[in-house]
Amino acid sequence: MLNSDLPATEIKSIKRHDFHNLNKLALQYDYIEDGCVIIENIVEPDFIAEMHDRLIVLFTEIICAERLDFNNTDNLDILHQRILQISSERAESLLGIGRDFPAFFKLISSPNIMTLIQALFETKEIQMVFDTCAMRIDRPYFDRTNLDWHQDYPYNMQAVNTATAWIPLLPVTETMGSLKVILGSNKHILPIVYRTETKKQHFNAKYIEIAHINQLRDQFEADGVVVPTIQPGSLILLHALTIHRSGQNHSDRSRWVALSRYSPFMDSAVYKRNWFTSRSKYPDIFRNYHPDLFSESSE
Ligand SMILES: O=C(O)CCC(=O)C(=O)O
Repeated sequence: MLNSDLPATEIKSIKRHDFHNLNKLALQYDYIEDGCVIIENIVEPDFIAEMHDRLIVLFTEIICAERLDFNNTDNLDILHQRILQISSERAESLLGIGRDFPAFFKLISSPNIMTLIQALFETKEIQMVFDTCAMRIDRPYFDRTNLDWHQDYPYNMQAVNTATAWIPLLPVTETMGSLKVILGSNKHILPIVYRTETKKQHFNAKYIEIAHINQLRDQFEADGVVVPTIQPGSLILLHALTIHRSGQNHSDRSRWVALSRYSPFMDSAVYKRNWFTSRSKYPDIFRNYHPDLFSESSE
């Protein structure tokens, strides 16, 4: 079959870079052109293990505090599931607190990741707005944490070329709700609808929607590529304007992924506004800088 006979989704694939043989110019080119790259052999195992162990110990302590049984061999999924049986509210609150561990800070600022980011942006002055980072736990068949098609930029309001690092603690296969991304979609800021009432629900991240998403969805689905299986040690770099969405987790395991954002401190737009960024303090500042692309809904 000729390439031109293939549907667009089969022709495009996400480029891979090996951290140990990094070609900086090729990385910069693919990042800007495609808006999504896979970096292999980058995350040192100790940093992942430490984050993983902290979660295991915390979950075990919660189970002990509730005077329930567990086995020393229980994995993260089993422990989290156990907490869910005690209290769904408690299990849900854990979706938001993993990033509060010092081990999370260490992982997202570990030496190889910082070397990569500094090479990508050609500077050592990197802004990481901690409030924009997350330790995601995406449970099987649980839609609440899934994000519809979006760009990260309006959520975070760091530089427009901010890189999200998507760092799995455990393997993420395609049935576990891999991301779907539109390669090369990182060229424009899309208009958004900001949902004021939804934002008031503490854990609900669905408060920003691409305007007219229902008219665009079919095209996005046709243009998107599903990120292939990613093993711990690799990460995905995603440009802040790349249109992407969460996948549905149809497996029997949760998806454990650390996310962090990196941008050059001296980005001219962010510098001009004295590093005024978004998330919990100023979640809707997109309206100040892109009033023509902002609308509000009372939902
Ligand atoms: O991991 C996911 O499903 C989506 C994560 C994401 O888009 C984000 O937090 O920016």
